[in-house]
Amino acid sequence: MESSEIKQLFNDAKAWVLEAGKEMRESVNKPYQINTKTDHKDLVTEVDQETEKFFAEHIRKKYPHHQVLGEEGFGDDVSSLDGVVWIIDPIDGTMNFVHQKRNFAISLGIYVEGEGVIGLIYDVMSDILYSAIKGEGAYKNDVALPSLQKGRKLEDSLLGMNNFWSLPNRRVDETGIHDLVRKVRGTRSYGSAALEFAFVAEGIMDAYLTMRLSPWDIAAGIVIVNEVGGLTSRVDGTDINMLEANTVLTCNPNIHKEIVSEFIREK
Ligand code: 2AM
Ligand code: CA
Ligand code: CA
Ligand code: CA
Repeated sequence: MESSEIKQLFNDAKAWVLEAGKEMRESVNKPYQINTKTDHKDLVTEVDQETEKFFAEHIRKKYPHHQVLGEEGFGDDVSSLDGVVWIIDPIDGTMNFVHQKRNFAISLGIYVEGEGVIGLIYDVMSDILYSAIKGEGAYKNDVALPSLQKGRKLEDSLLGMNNFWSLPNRRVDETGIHDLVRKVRGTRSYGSAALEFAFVAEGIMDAYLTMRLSPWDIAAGIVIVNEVGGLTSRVDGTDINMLEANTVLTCNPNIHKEIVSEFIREK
């Protein structure tokens, strides 16, 4: 794809994200319907659904040949990454949207022939847009993010994760994770995977480790983290498959190998 076409896609995606975010800042304090999905912790609101519809409609009108992969089901039944695929999480951190009225994001990644080309993560209430175009660096609003600082050791690192890692787990031996938590300087848990990716890209967190995320949670974040020299893989170090759920480790390249080889013990 020509770089002028990519720039046009980026400008459209950015304009729609900012417009959807503006609506969302108004919706957050109004009454809205809240439903649960798989269990009482898995929330979806009318705002999630309306926002995804907004994106699907705009994309279909302007780019009818593109595919849309969205969390709430208003996109297409995507079974391949051929062509251009918009991967959208209308609200990442719905629980934060409902309970905290902040700390949630719109996450939008655009993949071309399977390759992440555009990433946008919008921290809606703070009005901060993290963005990247492949090969052109990553930005926090209009400020370029520097490449990740070289040389920070694991013991000086801040690790994003959630408490599920401390529970018995059928995939990964949690005792390795306990050793990792003991080793690092501190842990954080923000409740929005997209924002945690953005924080790794910004260098204010050094790694983010998560058990099971869907493509829309990570599509944008991977592009942004790549642009500052970060690495993203499954927790065993293998490649992410953007068509299915994955375990995820995104981090400063200095500590990737050490986390995977010394602390992740697959069952
Ligand atoms: P969501 O808000 O879009 O559902 C919370 O720790 C993070 O995990 C959020 O990014 C959240 O995205 C994601 N997540 C993925 N699957 C989830 C689930 N079944 N229940 C709650 N959060 C989930
Ligand atoms: Ca959800
Ligand atoms: Ca999500
Ligand atoms: Ca969501």
